[in-house]
Amino acid sequence: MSIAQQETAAPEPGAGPPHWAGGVFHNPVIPGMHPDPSICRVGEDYFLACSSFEYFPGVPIFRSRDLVHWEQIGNALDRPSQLSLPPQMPSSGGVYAPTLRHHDGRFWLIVTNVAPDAGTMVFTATDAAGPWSEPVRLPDVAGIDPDLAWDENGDCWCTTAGIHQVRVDPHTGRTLGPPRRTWSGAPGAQAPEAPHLYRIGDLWYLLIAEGGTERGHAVSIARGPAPDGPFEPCPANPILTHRGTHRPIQNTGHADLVQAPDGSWWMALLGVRPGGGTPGWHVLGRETYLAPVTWVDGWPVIGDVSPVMPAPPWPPRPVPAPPVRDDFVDARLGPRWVSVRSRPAGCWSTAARPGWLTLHARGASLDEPDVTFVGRRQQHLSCRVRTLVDPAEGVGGLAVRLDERHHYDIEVGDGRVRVVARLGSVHPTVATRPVAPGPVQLRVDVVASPPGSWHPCEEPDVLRLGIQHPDGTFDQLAELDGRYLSTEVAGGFTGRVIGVYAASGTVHVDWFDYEPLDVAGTILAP
Ligand code: 6LW
Repeated sequence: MSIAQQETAAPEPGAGPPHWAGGVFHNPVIPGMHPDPSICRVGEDYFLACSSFEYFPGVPIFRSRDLVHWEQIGNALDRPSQLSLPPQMPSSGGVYAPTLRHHDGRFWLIVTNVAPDAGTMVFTATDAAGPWSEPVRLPDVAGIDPDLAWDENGDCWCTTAGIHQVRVDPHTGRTLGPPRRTWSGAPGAQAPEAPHLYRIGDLWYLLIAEGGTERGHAVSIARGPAPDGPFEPCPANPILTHRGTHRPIQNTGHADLVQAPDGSWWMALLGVRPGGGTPGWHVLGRETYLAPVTWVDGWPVIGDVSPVMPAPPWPPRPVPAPPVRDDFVDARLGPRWVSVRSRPAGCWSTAARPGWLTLHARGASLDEPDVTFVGRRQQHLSCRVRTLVDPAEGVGGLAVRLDERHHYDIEVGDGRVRVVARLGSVHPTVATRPVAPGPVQLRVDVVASPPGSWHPCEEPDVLRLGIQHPDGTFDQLAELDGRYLSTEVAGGFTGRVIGVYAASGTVHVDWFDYEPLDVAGTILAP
């Protein structure tokens, strides 16, 4: 039976009703592809970093004052000197699993770039919004999911997936001694990873994920007298998992702990929202969720991870709602805009035609790793995207992208508009029709299957692609099944990104609107 439909569906976060009202808040707290959350607190402010894979800029950074409302304040890796994602690096390579900490008056970010000639790197900043430093490379730290923790002597411990530990000098990147294997979760469990090491009271706690980032995902913990153990596993392990349940939030794991100023503890973790029939398809990637933590006998007990959660015991501190429209009037693109692998200066401009985003093709289409593409994460199960594209000097359009091999496009140029689908090795042109010269409004409506209408093969959502005429009528050219743009079909670690691209020549984009929809297809307030 469909796992998505067993509990009451919550209103979508950031869509319509306040995120936090009537004593409840809504999970996920950061919807869309924001996996592997790492969280820390400085005074009254919380900061959170996520993985970003093949997208540039990398490692989105968020700030919150209530743990529920998060504002993206930047991307830590926003310069080519910090982040190189070459074309030969496959999608779902790139930037994995950061750890974000505040120590000695600075923010510290350690991350792995799973790309040729890259590896584990440390960055620092005095302001989490940036600028972040150039990388300090740790060539002798192998493996993903690095964590940094400092002990009372000032020694810095780096713990990685596996689970392995080594002392490091984070200023130089040198390792101090050989790495050694430490407590690695349940014997035989798949993929012990995502370690985070904490000093809590007199003990050291080692939190890990195990079971793989798919439906078997889980969180376990052990404790010991010193940063390198010996570790005693929690008798209640795994302390969190939704494996084998009908819960609407699945794949729960890869977590990090934080303590609030009032002494309460909280967990940030990743989860997914599979939709449709069986086996369930999640289309937004892995998202960031929040759960309360209590302590019993010196072990953390994780509260329910549900779409609707009891609000924390402090007043909400909302953040400004992101605007529906980007008019491209600013010289810089806002932090939510990402490109595939790189965004070379010569490929885009908001100055060439003021008030427009101008994209120059690099001779590559969306099937190639180095396409000229500027997009944003799809963050709501149902949404509408509209954009005004002038293809006068080229061919380009609006695309919903999972990776090079899985995307749906509405492309305009040469006097025609086409809907093109890329489904693995199948690449049909689904619809085509002539259009008059000049700007064309391209539109895609993503409509999630309503909860409760269950069929084993039901799709998670449909995508309606077409053009919107100046009188407001929608000319739908195609309706496509959304499962083919899901992680369960495409594989990998990412989710959908929706954006504009240039396939050849130069394409101008006047504006780009992103609006959450409710299940009936009605636009919700942002
Ligand atoms: C990450 C690993 C994981 O490195 O997925 O869910 C990998 N956990 O810890 C990629 O995000």
